[in-house]
Amino acid sequence: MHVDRTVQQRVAIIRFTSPPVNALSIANGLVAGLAAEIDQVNALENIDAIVLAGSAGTFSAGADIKEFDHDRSRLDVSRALFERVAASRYPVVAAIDGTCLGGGFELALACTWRVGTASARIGLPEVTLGLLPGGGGTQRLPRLIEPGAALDLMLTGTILDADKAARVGILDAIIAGDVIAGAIEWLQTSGAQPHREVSATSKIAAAVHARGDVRGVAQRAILACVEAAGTLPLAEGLAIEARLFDGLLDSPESLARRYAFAARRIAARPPLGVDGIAHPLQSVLILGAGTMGIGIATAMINAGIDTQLFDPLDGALDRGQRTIASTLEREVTKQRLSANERDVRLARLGMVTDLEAARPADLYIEAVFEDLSVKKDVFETLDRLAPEGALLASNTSTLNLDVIAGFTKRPADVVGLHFFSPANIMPLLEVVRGAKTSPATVATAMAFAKRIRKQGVVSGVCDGFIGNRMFEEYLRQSYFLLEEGALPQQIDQALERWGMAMGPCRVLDLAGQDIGWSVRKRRALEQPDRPYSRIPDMLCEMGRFGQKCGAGFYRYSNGRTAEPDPEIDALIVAHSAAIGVTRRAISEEEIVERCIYALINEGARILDEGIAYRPSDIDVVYLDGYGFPADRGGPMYEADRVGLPAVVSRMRAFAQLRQGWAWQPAPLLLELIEQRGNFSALNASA
Ligand code: T1G
Repeated sequence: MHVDRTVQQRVAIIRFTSPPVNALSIANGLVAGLAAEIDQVNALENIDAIVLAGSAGTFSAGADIKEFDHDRSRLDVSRALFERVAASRYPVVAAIDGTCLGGGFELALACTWRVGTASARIGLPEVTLGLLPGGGGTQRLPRLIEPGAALDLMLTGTILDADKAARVGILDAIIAGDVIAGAIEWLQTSGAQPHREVSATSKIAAAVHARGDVRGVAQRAILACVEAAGTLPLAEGLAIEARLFDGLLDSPESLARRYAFAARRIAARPPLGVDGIAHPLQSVLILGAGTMGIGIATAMINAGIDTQLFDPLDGALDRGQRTIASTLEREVTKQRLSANERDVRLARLGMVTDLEAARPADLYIEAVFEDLSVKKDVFETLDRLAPEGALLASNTSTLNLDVIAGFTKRPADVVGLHFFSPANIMPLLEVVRGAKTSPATVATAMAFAKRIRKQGVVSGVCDGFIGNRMFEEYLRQSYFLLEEGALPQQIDQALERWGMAMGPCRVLDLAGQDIGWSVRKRRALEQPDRPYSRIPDMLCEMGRFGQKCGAGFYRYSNGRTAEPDPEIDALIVAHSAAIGVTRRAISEEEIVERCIYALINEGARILDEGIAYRPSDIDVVYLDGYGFPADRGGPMYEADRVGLPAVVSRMRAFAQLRQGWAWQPAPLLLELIEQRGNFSALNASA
């Protein structure tokens, strides 16, 4: 941590640094150091203004999240700094490079003005942590810019680029070149006057009223703070904000979200003991212009990667090109992408019909049909064509990566990159480590995941890896519940009310019932003893493959809206009778417990087999790939919250409900109960 000061042309320049993101740490003395520096400069004469700047291309990522679990009162130290800046004898300009988030932005809001370079990224993401801007943001931002825009930023955690930040009035200027030199020049030439409160308090109150009610504990607290900003003097509003912020620190929602923040960063590192050295990947060649190949190609050009897309079938590449172009065009229409950036991204994409003539790449991603014979042809060809040291990746979601690696003479370079559809949107990327995948290949793949802004999680090889293997048990329970008395809409509603983004019946209608069908057929041959419900197969035998054909569990008369279908309800009731199951009323609580505990139980097996390295890795998979509620931290985090003994006890009770269906608690669950341990303790030891 370092705070230094220089003076140029009667301007005191205060620079602070606290790697890696200039978090406003109290523990390392940065906040106190900054406060002392402000006091010292205010005691100087012959000064006209102060420039406050971060370092290493970052202003500040905000308060140090890792410190929230210690002494709560210490955040008052940050608030005291912000008020010192606001009360400074000399005007203060925040000179912003890179990220300026949370408390970092609140430090800038306490300044008289804010200028930034084109790299500035500004926002108040506290709500994503189940918190609220607790350093004056709820009081100062609605007084600086349109209150409605201020509320949008605080309620969504949206981060603005420099251009947008200037447009809404957060940045007083965009600086070309060095941000400090530019700030000094701006001070001397702009003639800027201190901001008056843009929004009279009545406008703030009106913006809050217009917002109506919002979902979420933190969101409601933010509304209450902004309402105070519209009705009370600043000091009183700040006091209310501090009180409501402190009340959120121990909320279950914030604890879960802060857990997930740390879990994602831990998951993104190569596992302990896998100490390979990553090497940069500059170019990618994707094989297969199907839905996944097109999504992956879009993700690559969006991340600035030189990309080739290969498909031998006539029309496939044209369709791919059109789909990618229209996806980017939609971003331009929504003003989330400039036309120029769209063209830059499309220029990164090359279409290849002849693999032999393709430019060599650093990474090859196979996204062809899920059939082992097809994969065999592809990997034997790649083994012959790809330059030495290139990574050979399969996007397979169900096939055995070790068998695929065996089609090459370089299994150490073979890795699974399991993208989730739509691959250009979904953040999760399962990096599948085969038995012979080298540590360097794993490390390179994980570094690449971060580069393309994906959340990488390492998985070992098993049927379905981490996510889909657990999801299979979740679906199995939902189908049994249909046989025992529930209907599709009841199951989906129960789980969606609990927080899942989408219930299981709607998810499979959306993904395509035929995908699950082909997997079940394969598994029925491989694991004949695993009990399955016939219901989803019956849908497929009727050609009801889901939303894409207008009917699955639900009917989709307008192509999108899931409408309960009495024909399916009748089929389910008849099927129960046919298999001799007496239907019964099933509570929402049982639906949720049966499905969520199925995830937990299979997750415990996956941990026990070493497929996942940490319980928190499993949680990240479910938060970022399966719509698990962020306020609940993930299935393994939820298991600790409920208590492992309670989970097992309910599982045993459910096993009594259905003869011939043994739902055995995973051995690891029983071991942890015996040792009075939990998954959190396993995280600490991983
Ligand atoms: N506090 C502590 N550590 C942080 C941090 C933070 N705010 N932000 C990042 N890190 C660590 C992170 O754990 C990792 O370390 C390393 O930095 C690189 O992070 C009072 C109460 C800034 C966009 O929510 O969004 O201010 O785990 O891998 O992809 O009202 O980090 O590897 O050892 O994510 O380049 C509000 C959170 C805080 C911003 C950089 N601020 N951070 O992304 O790197 S609450 C935030 C981010 C607050 C005030 C309130 C991202 C990033 P390690 P990274 P990246």
